Amino acid sequence: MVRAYVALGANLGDAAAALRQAVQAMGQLPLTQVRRCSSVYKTAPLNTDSGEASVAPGNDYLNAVAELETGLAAPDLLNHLQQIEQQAGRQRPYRNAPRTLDLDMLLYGSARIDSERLTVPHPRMALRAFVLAPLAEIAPELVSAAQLSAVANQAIKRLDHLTAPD
Ligand code: PH2
Ligand code: MG
Ligand code: MG
Repeated sequence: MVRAYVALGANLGDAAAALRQAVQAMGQLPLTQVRRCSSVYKTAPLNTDSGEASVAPGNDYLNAVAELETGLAAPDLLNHLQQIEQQAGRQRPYRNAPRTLDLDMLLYGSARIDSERLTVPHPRMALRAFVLAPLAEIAPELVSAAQLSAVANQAIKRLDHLTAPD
């Protein structure tokens, strides 16, 4: 079994419901349990494509991070995450388009993966308060104080807790 961390995000439609349903759906994947979920954070849309973070146009997001324990291989987990995105009505009209649900694999155990489909650890996670703050909440050993302070200028607001399914 491998401990994997998944970032959840949505800024189109009922984002809170999409995040809750995604946690349920991940808990029902084969060989997989949801161990922990962070709070939900309301976050300003950010563009990190240039390697630096800047505020982007568009609606605020809801973001969270979930910890999974999984026996799925990383490519299989990715397939399942993409299937859950599809079930939530995800469309990809252009890069960084508003989305009903985005599920990004942040970490897959200590694996380093650099394939055409998947890069783990997620290459932009260190630029994003909307990833580091919820990750630090459920796995403080994985995020340093220096990493958190580097993104402390980004506007995020902690809301309710997402609950892991039974
Ligand atoms: N996801 C992006 C781009 N920008 N900004 C916020 N606040 N939250 C996101 O989840 C997000 C983003 C690309 O996936
Ligand atoms: Mg993403
Ligand atoms: Mg994605």
